[in-house]
Amino acid sequence: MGKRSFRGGGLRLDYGAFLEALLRHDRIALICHHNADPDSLLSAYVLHRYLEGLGKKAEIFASLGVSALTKRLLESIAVGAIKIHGESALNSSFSCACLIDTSSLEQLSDELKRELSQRFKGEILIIDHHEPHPDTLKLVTEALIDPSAKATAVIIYRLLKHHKVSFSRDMAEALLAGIIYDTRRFINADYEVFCITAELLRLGAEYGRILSLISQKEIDLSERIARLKGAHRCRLYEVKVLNERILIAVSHVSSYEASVARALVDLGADLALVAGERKGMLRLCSRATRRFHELTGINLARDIMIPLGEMINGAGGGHALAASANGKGTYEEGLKQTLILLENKLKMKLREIGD
Ligand SMILES: [Mn+2]
Repeated sequence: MGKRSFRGGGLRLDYGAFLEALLRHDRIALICHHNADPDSLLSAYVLHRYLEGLGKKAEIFASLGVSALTKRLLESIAVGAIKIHGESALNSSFSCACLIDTSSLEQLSDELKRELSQRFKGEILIIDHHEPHPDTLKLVTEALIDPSAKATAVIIYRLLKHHKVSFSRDMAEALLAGIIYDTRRFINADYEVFCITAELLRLGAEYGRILSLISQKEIDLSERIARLKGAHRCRLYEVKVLNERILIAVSHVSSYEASVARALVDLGADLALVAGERKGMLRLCSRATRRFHELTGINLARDIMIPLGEMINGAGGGHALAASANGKGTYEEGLKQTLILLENKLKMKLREIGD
């Protein structure tokens, strides 16, 4: 079958065309991002259940396995044992690979990335709610990408609902877990999230049980140390937009960049930029408050991390208020580039706040 490309075609949410493309295949690889979170993996689980119910063979791939929380949720929700391929390669028997909650191949293991971008002969599809990455759009033939959806689980719900699929209790709970996790327990929710949640509860999902599984997350010692070191090393900048002072916290750690960025926002930053450098790999994470986004109009994925990914020989992606990029270089260079991009976007110089 000929590869159609989305280049220049714009994005459309055509659930009928998507399902038609998916169901043309009998062996489908469902691909989650590395260290898969509940939204990615449990969305894949629901698709897996649906496809197996139709007699298709679907298998889930998660580079470097899944997060501890995801594992706990899966064990509590899944019916039967679910095999998850960690490092194993896609074999040629798959005629379709569907990326789930994964906007860029950089979020996969090197092997899987090489396979999908160079060797894989089948069709590549994507279901995602991150800002679309141009390189990914060149590879896929059919896409359901909606950056306004609060979770990939929301898009999976719409897709199956559109086709009048009946949801079993475990499917409802899996989608609920994805939604609770990605909305940060309904902090980042909208009307649709509450409607879908009500419907999932009607279908038998146990809200209290799923919520407590997600809330049990204990922060391990190494993550707490990273947060405290990140706060200690933090440099502070400010910029005035529409007469409002915006605080920007910049730091570096060797791991848990995202957690540190979130913690710096909790401490009071409007924007946090945190770099991490290990084994020649550079990772930059950013988190912003809604206030930052409203005052500056900056979308962290589109305006900062996607262009930054290219500048550091890697890729970036994410959402308006939470985005990251992976590439090469030192953390000093990475942060410098990020601040330059930010200043260009703001059309203003940042002022460092001294001690
Ligand atoms: Mn997600």
